[in-house]
Amino acid sequence: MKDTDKTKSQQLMELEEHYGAHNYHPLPVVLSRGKDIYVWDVEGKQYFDFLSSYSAVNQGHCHPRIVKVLKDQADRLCLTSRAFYNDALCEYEKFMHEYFGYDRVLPMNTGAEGVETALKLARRWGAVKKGIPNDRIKVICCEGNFHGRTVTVITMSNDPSSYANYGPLTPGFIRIPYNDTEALRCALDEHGNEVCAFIAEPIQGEAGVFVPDDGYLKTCYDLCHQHNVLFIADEVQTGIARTGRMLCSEHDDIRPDIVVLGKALGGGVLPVSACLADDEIMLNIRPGEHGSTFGGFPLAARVAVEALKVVRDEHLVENAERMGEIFRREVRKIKSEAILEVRGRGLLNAIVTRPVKGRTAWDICLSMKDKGLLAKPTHDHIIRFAPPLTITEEALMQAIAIIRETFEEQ
Ligand code: IF1
Repeated sequence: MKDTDKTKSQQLMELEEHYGAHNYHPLPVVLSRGKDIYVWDVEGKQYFDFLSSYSAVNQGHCHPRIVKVLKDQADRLCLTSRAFYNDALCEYEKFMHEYFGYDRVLPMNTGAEGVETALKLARRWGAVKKGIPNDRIKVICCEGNFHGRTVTVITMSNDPSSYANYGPLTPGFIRIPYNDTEALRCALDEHGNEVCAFIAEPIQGEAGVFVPDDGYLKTCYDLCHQHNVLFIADEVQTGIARTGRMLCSEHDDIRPDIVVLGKALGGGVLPVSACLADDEIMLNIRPGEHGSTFGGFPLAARVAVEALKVVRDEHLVENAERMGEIFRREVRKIKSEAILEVRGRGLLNAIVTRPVKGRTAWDICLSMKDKGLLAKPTHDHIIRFAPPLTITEEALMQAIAIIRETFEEQ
C-alpha cells in the first residue's frame, strides 16, 4: 500500500514498527491530544481513556492547574541535582510530611525506583536496626505481584514474561501466595529472624485487579509486627485516591511502615515517585548512600504538590469511591456469557472475561475502541477499567453504555 493510501495513524504506527524497540504491543490507536477523561487520535476521533496510563492520570489529562505549575517552574528552575538545595524540594518534603503524616520522604522518579528504594531502606534497617547478618537478609513478597521491571524487582515476579532470560536474579526473596495469611504466618515462623520486610500491593493491579479479602492487609501487618518485620505497601498503582481512599491501605485501617508512591504523584505530566517512612527507617541511609540525578527535582517537586492539591480540592477520593460503586453496579447488570466477574475498588476495576465464539478480551477492546472507549486486557482475559478520577456520573454512564453495547453485541 502506498503511503498516500495509508491513514496518518498507519504511517505513524509503521515508524514505531521500524525504529522502536518491540517491548510493547499497543492497541492500534495513535493518540495526539488529551484533556480530562478524553483523548483524541491523530484523525481527531475522541475516546474515553479507561486506562489512565495505568493509574498515572488520576487527575485527568493535562489538568490546567498542574500544567500551569509545570510551565511556570520550567521557566524558573528545572534541575539542580541534590548537590545543592533548592526552594522547591524543601517545600515539597514538608508538604508530603503534612499530607501523609510520615516523618520523611525520599524522592525518586519511577515506580520501580521507588520499590528499589523501599527494598534498600528495609534491608538497611534489617542490617543496622534488627541486626540481621548482611548476606542473610530476606524480603517476603507475593505470587502474582507486579512491582516494576528492574532486575531486582523482577526477581520477585513469578510471571516468566517479567523475569525469564534476564540472567541471574537477586538473592534474598521468599515468595508466598497472595491473600493467604497462613502462608505469611508460616514464612515468618520459619524465617522471621532473617526477614526485614513483607512487600505487597494492597490490590494486585497487573494480576488483574485482584482485591484481597477484607482484613487481609491488617492481618499481614499484625503478623509482621509480631516478628519485628516491616510492612511495605506498594501503592504506586493503588495510591493517590484510585481505590476510593487516599491510600488503598486505609481500607484495612493500617499505616504501612514504608509506602511507595508513583504514577499519579506526577499528575500525569512527569515521572514522580517517593518512599514515605518515619525516622527509625529513613535515617539509616546516610548522605551518599542512595540517590538519583532527577529524584525530587524542582519540576517534580512543584508538580507533585499541585497534583496532590488537585486530588484534595476536587474531592477525587470521594468521587472515585462513588463512581466506582456506580460502575460495578451498572456493569454487573450487563447480560453476557463473556463476563465471569466484575471486581475492584473505587475506580480500579476489571471485568474477568471468557472467550465466547472465539472472541477474546483483545477483540472486545478493539470493538470498544471503535465505539470510542480505550481499555486494555491484562493476562489475556481480564480487562482493566480505570478512568481518570475526575469522571462525572453522566460521562461514566455514557462510557458504560459503550461497554454494555460491546458485550451485548456478541
Ligand atoms: C509496564 C500495571 C504493569 C505498578 C506497581 C510499581 C510499578 C508499577 C504496583 C513500576 C507499574 C505499570 C508499568 C507498565 C504497565 C503498568 C503495569 F500493573 F499497571 F498494569 F506493568 F503491570 N508498582 N505498572 O503497577 O512503576 O517503574 O512503571 O513507574 O511496565 O508495562 P514504573
